[in-house]
Amino acid sequence: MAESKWWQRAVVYQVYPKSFQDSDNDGIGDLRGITRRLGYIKKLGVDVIWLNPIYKTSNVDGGYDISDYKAINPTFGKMADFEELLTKAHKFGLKVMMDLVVNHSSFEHEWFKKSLVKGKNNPYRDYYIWRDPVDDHEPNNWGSFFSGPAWTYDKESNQYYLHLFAKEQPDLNWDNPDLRHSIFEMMNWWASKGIDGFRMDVISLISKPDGLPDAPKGKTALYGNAGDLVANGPHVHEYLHEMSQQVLSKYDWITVGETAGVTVEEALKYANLDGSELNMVFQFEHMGLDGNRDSALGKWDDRHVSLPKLRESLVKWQRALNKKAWNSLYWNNHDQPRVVSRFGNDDPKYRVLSAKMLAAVLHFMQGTPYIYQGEELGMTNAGFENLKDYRDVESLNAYHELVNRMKILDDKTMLRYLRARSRDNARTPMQWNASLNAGFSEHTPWIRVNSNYKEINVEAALDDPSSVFYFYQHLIELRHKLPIITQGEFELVSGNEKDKSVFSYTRKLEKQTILVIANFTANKVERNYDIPYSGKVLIKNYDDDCGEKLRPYEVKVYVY
Ligand code: ISL
Repeated sequence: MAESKWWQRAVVYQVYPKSFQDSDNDGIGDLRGITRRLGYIKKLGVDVIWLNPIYKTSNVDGGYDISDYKAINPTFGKMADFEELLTKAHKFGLKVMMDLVVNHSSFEHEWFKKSLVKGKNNPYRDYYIWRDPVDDHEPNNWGSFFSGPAWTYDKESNQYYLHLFAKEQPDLNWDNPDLRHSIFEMMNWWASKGIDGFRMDVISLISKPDGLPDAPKGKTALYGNAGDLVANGPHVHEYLHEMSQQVLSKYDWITVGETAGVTVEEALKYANLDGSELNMVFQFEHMGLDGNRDSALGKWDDRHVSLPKLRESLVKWQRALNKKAWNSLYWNNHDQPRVVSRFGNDDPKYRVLSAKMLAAVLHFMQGTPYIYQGEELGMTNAGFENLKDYRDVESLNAYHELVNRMKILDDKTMLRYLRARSRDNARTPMQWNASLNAGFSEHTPWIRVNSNYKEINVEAALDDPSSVFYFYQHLIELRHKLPIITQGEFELVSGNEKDKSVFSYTRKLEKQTILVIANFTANKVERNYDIPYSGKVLIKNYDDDCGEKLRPYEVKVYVY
């Protein structure tokens, strides 16, 4: 196999700045807070930090509504604080990947303010997607991903503008070469600061379908579901090739496209090993298995996905991209519930065991693993009981639409669904220690701290050699040491295809084999896969080894 690239051997740690560490005690995390904690991140052993947006923002969607791409959010600090963070991270040998949010800007961005003026001579009007009303209504039936219509009317100009997300996040018009030029210029500007790459927010949505046709609409839905129509649009690969020529090809960066609606076929283009577009993509298949994609409820539910469904999806991506493109590996991020609560078991009896099991299953696959802050502690869903504790625009809008407007869910059910799926589950402050506000801030935090912080926190984890933290540290060390983890061929163990409890796969490189066996249930099971159970144990989550017997959430990884 060809020599691997640095970003193929790397492990990424995702920091959600608003909730990581507050240094000035205003209840909101900030850049100096992150700088202060670099030693902790380094100790975990990762190679790259991905920072969620840190730019000036209208603060409607956790910073994904950027009002100045070249300015720092003042509540996070100043440009000098960012430069210090970058320099210190580099001293620690940590690279820094930034978030690039260019499917849309904030409505407070200069470009949008200028765009409000209608007229042929206004170059900024065409930076966004404006359309005339049709029969006094929206130009088409699209719904916003955050509830309500995807169009907002502007009285002054008697036109609508498109926003796939909140109305404060108008979509940029990538068909306009000047807009593309402005974005590439901005990216090169960040490059000159010495950053190490970009995670590209919903980059699969930048090229809208010709004519903006109506989208399919479920029987009970208020709006058409534009998801599939706008994903992987007609010019998206052309625009990414152009970005590659104008920007990416000049730097030895890590790039990952967040590609909602990506299929395997499309991923082979976005993340092709020929390097013509991006290094890798975040695909969403395994994140959508426990939702109600085709009903008005969308992601809102509290079902658990079955192991066969989850495995089928993960295995499909391992096989399909093999030798052609590159996978990213993730269980959760700032938009998803905590993995231990979702695919494991956050009951205190099983939390640590299942967090380790899930970690091992993910980290031995092929691809670049991403760890979301707190995942390395086995942090759990926040589980807020009251609506007033939620902050996320998606959650609050969905509550309003499903409970108040459509009346298809009652308050109690929706709160149950929020406890299972709200993005706020992942956005509670990082739990550093057992002191006030988990050591995150001396001020009341912008969002409540998870009530389990006295048991689950960094200080406790570092004091306990058998903590989830040290398990992750070990996984990362193994990946750095053993090329087979990056390069080995993935194979599902024969006979495992339909197993409802156990997930087992191998990785093979030359004469070496790694075997992963994981019990996804709280039951004891026994399996004989007709493969050598001998060999050296690379990592496991119980002290001893009972051969073919697997205890609740047991994982064992052998090398032979
Ligand atoms: O969060 C989701 C499901 O709950 C996704 O649909 C999410 O909106 C989608 O993956 C896009 O996410 C990204 O862009 C959004 C932003 O709100 C998310 O935080 C970001 O990760 C709009 O910029």
